[in-house]
Amino acid sequence: MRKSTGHLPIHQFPLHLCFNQVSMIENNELAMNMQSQLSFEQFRKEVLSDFRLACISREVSLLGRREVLTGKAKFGIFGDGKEIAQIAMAKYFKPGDFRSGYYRDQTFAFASGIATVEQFFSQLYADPDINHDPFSAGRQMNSHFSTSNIDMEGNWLNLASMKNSAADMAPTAAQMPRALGLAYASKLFREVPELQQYEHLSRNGNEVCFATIGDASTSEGHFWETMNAAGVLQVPLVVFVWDDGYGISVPKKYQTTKGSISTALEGFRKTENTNGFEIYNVKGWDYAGLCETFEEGIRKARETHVPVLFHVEEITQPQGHSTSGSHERYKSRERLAWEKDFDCNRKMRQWLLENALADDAALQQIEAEAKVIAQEGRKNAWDKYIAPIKDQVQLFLERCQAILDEGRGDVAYVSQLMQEIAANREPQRRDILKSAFGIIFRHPRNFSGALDEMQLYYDNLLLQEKENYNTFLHATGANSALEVPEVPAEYAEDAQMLNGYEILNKYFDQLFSYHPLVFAFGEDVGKIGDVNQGFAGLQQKHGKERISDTGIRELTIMGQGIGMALRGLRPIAEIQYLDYMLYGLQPLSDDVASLQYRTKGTQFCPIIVRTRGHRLEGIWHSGSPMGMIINSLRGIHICVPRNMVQAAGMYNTLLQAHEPAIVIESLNGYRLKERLPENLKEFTVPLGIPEVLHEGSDITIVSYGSTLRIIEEAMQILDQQGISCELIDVQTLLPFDIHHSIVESLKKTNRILFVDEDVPGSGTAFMFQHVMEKQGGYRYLDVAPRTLAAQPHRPAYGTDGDYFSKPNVEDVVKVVLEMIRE
Ligand SMILES: Cc1ncc(C[n+]2csc(CCOP(=O)(O)OP(=O)(O)O)c2C)c(N)n1
Ligand SMILES: [Mg+2]
Repeated sequence: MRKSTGHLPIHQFPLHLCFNQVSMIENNELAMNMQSQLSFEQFRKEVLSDFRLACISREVSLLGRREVLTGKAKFGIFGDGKEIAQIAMAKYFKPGDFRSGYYRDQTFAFASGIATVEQFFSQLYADPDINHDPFSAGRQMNSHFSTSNIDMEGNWLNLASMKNSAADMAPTAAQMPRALGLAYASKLFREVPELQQYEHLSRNGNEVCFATIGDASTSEGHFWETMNAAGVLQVPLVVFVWDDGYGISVPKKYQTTKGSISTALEGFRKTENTNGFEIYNVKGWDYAGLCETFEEGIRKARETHVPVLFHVEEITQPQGHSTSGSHERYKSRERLAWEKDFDCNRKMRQWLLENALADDAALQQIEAEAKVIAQEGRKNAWDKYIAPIKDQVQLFLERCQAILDEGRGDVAYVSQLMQEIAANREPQRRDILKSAFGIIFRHPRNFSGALDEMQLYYDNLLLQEKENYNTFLHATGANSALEVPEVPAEYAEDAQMLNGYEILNKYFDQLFSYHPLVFAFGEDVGKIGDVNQGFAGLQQKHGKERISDTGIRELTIMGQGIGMALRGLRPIAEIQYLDYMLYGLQPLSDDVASLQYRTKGTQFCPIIVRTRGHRLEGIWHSGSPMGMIINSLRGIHICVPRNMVQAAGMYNTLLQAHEPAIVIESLNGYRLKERLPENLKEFTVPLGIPEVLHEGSDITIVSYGSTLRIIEEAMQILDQQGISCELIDVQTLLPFDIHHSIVESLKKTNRILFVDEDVPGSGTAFMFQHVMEKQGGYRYLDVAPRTLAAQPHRPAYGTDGDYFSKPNVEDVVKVVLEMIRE
């Protein structure tokens, strides 16, 4: 059969491509020959089709750069030089698989059907129509792909039959932590019998996560932490390092020990009796070698869940890094010449000719067709992008004409703006809005009918564009946590009084009994059931996959959770102490918090991060960095339950929606007694709804978490002085008091104090701004509103350290007295 391939040195074939198609007909040589001829023809067709796609993608890169340089797009970053490797890689990307990549992957996106040429250009033009740029509705730079995972009714799509891509990000190596979770989910789907029923999410954990990363980005800690965790966990993660020798201008020798990521990783290589991962080296221009190597490595990852790293070397950047600058500034003449010779498309062309798979004329024809296809895609995308803007221009000009016809306004000014807009061949929405505003602003209010029309037009347009540019920070409708109905906690008359941690323990036990998609993991979460015993005994009961220990690696614990959540699981990913949130903050901020926004509500990541914080002991176990969290995590719900019953109710709420959240339990609340609700697994605590804990008439005190207990103590002292405080627990900082209930309290008391244990000007200032500005609270003040926070330094160790660092009972009493006496 091999002989029948004729002209080709057989070792150069990606043989599986021929043989995949062939069904063996034993003892029938003629039939076998025919069959193999046929398969050779199929093979040749596939190879030429690959070359064609490589040419199209290259044309897209060349055209894309031109579009930026001529001003039609703002910035461009392209995948030229990586075409062949990505076409080879896409051959083994199956339905159910996930990509977690970066901005060089356009050819892979084309080859796998994740993107079309036209969609690529729509994103380049920043077209805000989600039907044109389905990845980001113009919100992301070009080459940032994504696919949807949940529909608007809150149903998971059939991910197992789709080719999936997590939504790309620009920060280098940011795709790595979640890649771990995307792969880890396969392990769970294969190993946890209760998950077999979710056929729309996985087929026996056969799905592989394809991560791509540039050579220079492997210098990031994200890469190393992910690779180590993958080696430990043994998950089907395949990592492709596109090694083009540079990170913008900085060459490998300044990036990587020994100048080679595969050499540096040698100690991670799996051997017969160890964990670790497989490492392959392959050249980025060697089509046949790439196909064979990828086929073998990816099959291994899929079948055995052993991770794989492909170090794809000798890759080039024909146009340099991006449209910002040229590579002639930092590459030597020799390097530039080498890049020309080793250009992967050129190499593939040579290989096709050498092996007589096509003649020069045939290849020229393919190249010419590729140009046309890229041009057509570009043109269609531009026409679709510009059409609605042109319509707006037309409407605007009509409004202007009406002003001219009326003859009352500043006719010269209006005519001038009309001319400018009409002459603009590439108008932006901004240009129309600015001109309309200019005209409105130039005339007194209610000046004339035509100007009123212009005002109306302006207001409507602004509203319409807000939908394009300012929506989907959070999920809406069935996916939103704010839509979850409130179910109050119910208590028996003789309700048990339990320690906070025991309440949580009972809660998690019930949760894990009825909800097979929930998984909890983190440092010390498995065997000992977390440092405060919320999961004590539960791993033994529910299984070591359901509740598991991880390494000390907050960044990739977050990534593990993110990837799992993208695949339909409901991870509770634990950060052991709130102070260590900083280690896991980057993926939460760049990836999770921006996900709804950057995909315009099409990709969901309902991760729940569980942590514990506020006051306990010392500099790294007492932090309450709420300002840091709420300011970096807009897009994530931030729950600050005062006790463990409230925490359980919040978990229930969150698990009914598809939004990400952080639940910060009170470190000093685990041993406080609480009543056990009867409907532990049903009751919900609504988000964004403060609770009045004590009614009062002289002052409103607003706080959350463990400071509420400090305030309650202070209130007893104040009560003795006849001062009546209304105490409000905000319950969640994001969202914050969605119905503006706090201002209602202020209307009654006319004094307000915001208390927390964050640094001054942080969490308290956030609450202050909401109530004063958004709720108009300033109108109801008799005295200056105040904030009481911790000291600006980190909290010192010991009881006195706590006393002098965090707001204490006496501090609260003093501030309230000052306010009452003012
Ligand atoms: C965290 C972070 N730091 C810096 C940058 C700016 N930056 C963008 S791409 C890049 C170089 C990446 O090089 P490499 O990983 O080799 O990928 P290549 O572009 O060469 O494919 C840098 C420094 C960034 N996007 N993110
Ligand atoms: Mg590079």
